[in-house]
Amino acid sequence: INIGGKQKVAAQIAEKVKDGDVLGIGSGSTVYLALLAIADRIKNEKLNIKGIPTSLEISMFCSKLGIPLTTLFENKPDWLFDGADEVDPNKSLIKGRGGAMFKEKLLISCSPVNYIIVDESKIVDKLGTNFPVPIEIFPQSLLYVEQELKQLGATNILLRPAKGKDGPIISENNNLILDCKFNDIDSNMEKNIKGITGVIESGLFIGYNVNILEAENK
Ligand code: DER
Repeated sequence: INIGGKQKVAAQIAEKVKDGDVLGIGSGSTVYLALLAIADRIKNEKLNIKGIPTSLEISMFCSKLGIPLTTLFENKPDWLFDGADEVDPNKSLIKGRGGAMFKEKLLISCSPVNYIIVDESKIVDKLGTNFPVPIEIFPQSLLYVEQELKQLGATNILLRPAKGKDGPIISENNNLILDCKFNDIDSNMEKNIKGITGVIESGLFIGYNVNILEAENK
């Protein structure tokens, strides 16, 4: 992992923070690095900011760092930063390795400015090159959704297994996650997947308002 490059892009995010900001905070290891840098600035400059987290682990990490939290009930994000698993030339994304794509997509949709922080390992010519598409589904819809995903061209569907317990991952929304391989992901794929009854959200982000910040590999 190119930590050096990730640290640089994390520092770039921390530099963007202004006193009074409400930040949408994505999930994943690159975001962790940005939060460490932001926590330093809060301490040194007595910045007054609030974060809206997209996962339990991010909430816990922010609390540990002394970054105050808020919710979408009380605040709208001024801007957001998040990672990604893949970025294609049209700035479409695959996200969801961390299983938080429902709240990540909600926050990105609510935020006027979104920075996606990646290193060069995430840049692909074609979505689906290195990562499956994560899809969060209502548990009892499993067999129906699998059948519909195959109609959409899914060639391999894996029910994401839990680690440290038997059975599948249970998301924070009490749902299951399918990791789906598609050979061809066209611009309608996100909508088509979302249109299947039982699908809560997918990790496909096609045509969202995102700015890609790529760490150089130095
Ligand atoms: O799960 C997610 O969507 C994360 O943002 C992930 O895609 C990036 O995680 P990383 O920064 O640990 O690679």
